[in-house]
Amino acid sequence: MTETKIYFAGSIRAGRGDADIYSSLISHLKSYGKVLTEHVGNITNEHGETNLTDGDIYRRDMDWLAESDVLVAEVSTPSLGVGYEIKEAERLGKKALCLYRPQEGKRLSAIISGSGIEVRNYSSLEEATGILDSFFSGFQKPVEKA
Ligand code: 6IA
Repeated sequence: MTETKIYFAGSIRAGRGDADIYSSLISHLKSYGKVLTEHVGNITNEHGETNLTDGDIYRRDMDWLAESDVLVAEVSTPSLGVGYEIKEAERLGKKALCLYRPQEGKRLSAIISGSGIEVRNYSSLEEATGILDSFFSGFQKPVEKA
């Protein structure tokens, strides 16, 4: 079986307050396949993002999304880019899961929670990784990494 390709989406320009959560989720997702968007957890890594124009970033991300099997989006920090990616994944018929951490005084956009896309609330990293485990167990087993 070919390795599952996972597109992880999380806020970049809309705010990096949840960046540590993104990195932890990405580490966990690696046990289920290849994460095409590791830079979302760490935008200062070797990907050299700053050399890319916004058009380059858009085209590369849309190509990765088209190539991916699954979209996992962390939607606690509202992001236009993440919302766009969720809609594109839906249009392409990808498997999709949104993870949301409820916070006092905030509510998830009705356009996401009302869309029919699977949205799961979590309050701890442990809970979020458990949600990922049950989501992926619906269609695959963890991949043993060398
Ligand atoms: O609107 P946002 O910037 O929050 O959108 C975030 C989403 O769009 C992420 O899920 C990414 O997949 C995608 N995205 C947005 N900007 C970039 C980007 N910028 N690089 C890669 N993917 C992006 C370059 C980073 C720069 C700050 C060095």
